[in-house]
Amino acid sequence: MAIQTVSTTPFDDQKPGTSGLRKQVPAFQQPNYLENFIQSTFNSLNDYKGKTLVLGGDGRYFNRPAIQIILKMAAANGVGKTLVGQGGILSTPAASCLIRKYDAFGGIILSASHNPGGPEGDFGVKYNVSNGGPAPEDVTNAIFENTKSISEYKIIDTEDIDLDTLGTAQVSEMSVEIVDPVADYAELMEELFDFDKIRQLLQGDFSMCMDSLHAVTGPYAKDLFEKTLGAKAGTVTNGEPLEDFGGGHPDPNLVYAHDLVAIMFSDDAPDFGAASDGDGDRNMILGNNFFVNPSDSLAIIAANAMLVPGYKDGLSGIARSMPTSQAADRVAKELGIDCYETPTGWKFFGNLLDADKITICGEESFGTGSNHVREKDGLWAVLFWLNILAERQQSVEDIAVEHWKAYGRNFYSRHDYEGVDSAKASELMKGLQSKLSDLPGQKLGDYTVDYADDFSYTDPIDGSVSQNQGIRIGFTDGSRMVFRLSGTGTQGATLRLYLESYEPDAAKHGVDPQEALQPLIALADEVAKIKTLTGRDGPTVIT
Ligand code: VG1
Ligand code: CO
Repeated sequence: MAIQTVSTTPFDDQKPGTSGLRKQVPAFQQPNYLENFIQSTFNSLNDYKGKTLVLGGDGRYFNRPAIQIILKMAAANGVGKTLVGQGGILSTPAASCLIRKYDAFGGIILSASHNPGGPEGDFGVKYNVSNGGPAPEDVTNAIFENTKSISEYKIIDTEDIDLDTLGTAQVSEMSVEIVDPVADYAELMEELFDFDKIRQLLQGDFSMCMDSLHAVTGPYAKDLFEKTLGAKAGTVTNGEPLEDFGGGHPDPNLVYAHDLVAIMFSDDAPDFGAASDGDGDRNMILGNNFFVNPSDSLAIIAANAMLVPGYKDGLSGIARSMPTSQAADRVAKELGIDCYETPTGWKFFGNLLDADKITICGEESFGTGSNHVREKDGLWAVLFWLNILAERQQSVEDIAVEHWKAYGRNFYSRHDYEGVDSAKASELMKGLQSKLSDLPGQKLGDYTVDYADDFSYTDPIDGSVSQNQGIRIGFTDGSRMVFRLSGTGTQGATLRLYLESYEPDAAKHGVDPQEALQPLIALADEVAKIKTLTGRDGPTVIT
């Protein structure tokens, strides 16, 4: 098995976004496209030779061929051992768990997360570092720099490896171990949560529906909920990972998880519903006819953490991404701990978690997690809610309503305008940027602008600075609107508008958030000219 050195020329579009490199499948199928990115990744790393790599993906179209290529390239580049999930399957949080548990130098996760899959769908590659978390910006920048000048890559010319049989094989000098994708992750979950209590809950008259959206969590959810925790067979729906996610959009929100939403908002809805995304790091939590906004979910998880064995000693701190609502800040204040505000993307939580500044963190985009791994973790959040429900013996809705009563309610919504013309989207953002310096002190409708800026973050641990992370306009009453362009889409641009206002009066907590936020929604359109510039009447997705 000889190492081949193949000449190649750079592609100019391999800059990783919010979470890895995402492109449509045909882009990844261009000769040398994947190879260039993988070689650039190895080129940018020091000190990995002879060490362990974790490799797997969410099972979408092109997962298997990509794994074969990466195995042969890893061997040619001197990796000592690669752990691969059986069938090429690893959820993002499970990959993070394996990297940490087996002291791997890093991991390659093949996923475009919540983006659709299939031959015309999206594919993606993420590189995670030795703490199990997404590569920070200095690493992704180094990879990108390498992609611009790459001239050759190394690969071993050999047969494909059998990905479906557990056990060890050899690619040249590198050993390949095909591992059970679920076992280590399930073991970690059992250390954190009170499985006996959850089992009692699930075996009683409590009813639950978990929609895996034909994405990666199917095998994990069936093992945990149905096999280990005794939930009824059929509790997990759409539990077979499919290469095209059954034609759906593996995004657990109110629009794309429509089947689950229909069940949970019906007359005989179950007590609890949940869904997860393509690669298993996101979660949506629903009660009987009730939606838990992800920002509230983070706050409720933090406020109830001491009911859960893994967190019974309390939290060191909490972090949320900048556009996430400030509900978690109120919990941190009450607990007397710090709350950090980071840019969008899980990579910004890594340093805070490693330094034990925070225990729990989350994003408004259906992502919650903790120091147990270095990725957001969909099924962890579902188990967390089940543990809270088992302890408190109340409905999901009652828990949320009591939370608002105690802390006040942060009305919150995100409006996504997907697939907008890129030039128009950047015109919109530039227009806003040009107004920022004049806005503070101005009256806009009934609001007075307190601050207006483009969010910049200085990492408190390593001092690195990340600029232009979203435009914020905050008002003197504490409400705010945030404008960002997505860094995960592959077609045109996606504009995200985030809206938040605070209501201390419990008598007003029952209002529909779209209604409560209506004045801000109208103002956002006026300030940013969204309808005029995008040519859209309204958002594609409202959360
Ligand atoms: C989106 C979310 C962000 C999340 C990222 C990756 O990014 O807003 O909060 O971290 O997706 O999640 P953007 O740039 O499109 O807004 V995942 O589940 O796609 O890995
Ligand atoms: Co995801």
